[in-house]
Amino acid sequence: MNELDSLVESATQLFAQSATPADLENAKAQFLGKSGRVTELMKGMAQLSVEEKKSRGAAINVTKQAIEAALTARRQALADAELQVQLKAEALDVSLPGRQRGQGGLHPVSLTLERIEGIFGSMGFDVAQGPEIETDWFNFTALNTPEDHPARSMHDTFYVEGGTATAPNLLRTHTSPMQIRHAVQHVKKHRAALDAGQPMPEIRVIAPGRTYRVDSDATHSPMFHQCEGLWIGENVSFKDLKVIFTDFCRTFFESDDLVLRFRPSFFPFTEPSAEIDIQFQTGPLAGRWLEVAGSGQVHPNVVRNMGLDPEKYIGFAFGMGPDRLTMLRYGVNDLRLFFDGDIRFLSQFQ
Ligand code: 2NM
Repeated sequence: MNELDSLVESATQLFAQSATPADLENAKAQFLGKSGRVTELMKGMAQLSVEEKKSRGAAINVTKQAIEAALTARRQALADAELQVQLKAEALDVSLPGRQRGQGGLHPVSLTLERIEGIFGSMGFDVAQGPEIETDWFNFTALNTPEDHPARSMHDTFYVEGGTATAPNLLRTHTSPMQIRHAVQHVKKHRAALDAGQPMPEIRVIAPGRTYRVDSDATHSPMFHQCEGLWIGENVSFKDLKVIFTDFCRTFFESDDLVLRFRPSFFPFTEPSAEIDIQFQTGPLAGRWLEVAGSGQVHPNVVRNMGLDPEKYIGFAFGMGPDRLTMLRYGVNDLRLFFDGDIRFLSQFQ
């Protein structure tokens, strides 16, 4: 191999070893730059004769073109490689399924409220909804709750601006105030008939919604849900409560293998009062008594505050916790999971 061919070969080799465009430009300078080896060869022709210059010049030119061709090829190869790396990094798999918009759904407690409303609706109950900020009257006084009852303490109730100095407004601690509001409206609507001694259609209503108490642990949340029920008429008894509530529980839990127990208790707004416990005969919760509601015959003072004569009108009321019912139905052991807003938990109920 002659001197010129080996020059082309060493240039080609050096270009091949250049891993980056900057390396390559350095390598180019060694051959084609101002003091590069091809330029040196040109300078070396000075002493040659005209004839020799012609043939030597042509040969050097061929060499130079070969080196330039090698350089161009290597530049292209480096550019191609760089493009491949970039394409790989930005690769899209067009065969993947599209990203869909996340699908929303009802909160598990909302699902429970819908079930409760559906079941009581089928038994002829209205659904009443109303203010979460209540007056002292509707939340406590109308419900026969004495001034010194512990539920009225700053410790238990969130008082807010508004109302009077002695009876500030508050976040309702139960939905019973809505029962009173509903009953008062109902009585107002039928006032003329009542005054004429005609019968009033029965009051049959449930009041579901948010309620608030100063309380926070694994089984208590400062905001929780309640659903209270009320049935008032001329001849409504505890027996009706037992029938209604047994039917409700069996439908709600989709189980006829379920028994109820009415355990004597106390509430200011009912007399007599009872806790309602249920017991599954089969399944994971079988054998344990589970408290699901409070209940009782509506206190005569409360009936009077509805605008009715307690000598003539009588009935029952009950209150239950949809949050707890949801925990029982789905086997959830920490109430706070419902209100943390963690989509991994909530999406399991869709
Ligand atoms: C309960 C337990 C017992 C109740 C009473 C009333 C009203 F409006 F008639 F006075 N509504 N809800 C009641 C009775 C609520 O919750 C544990």
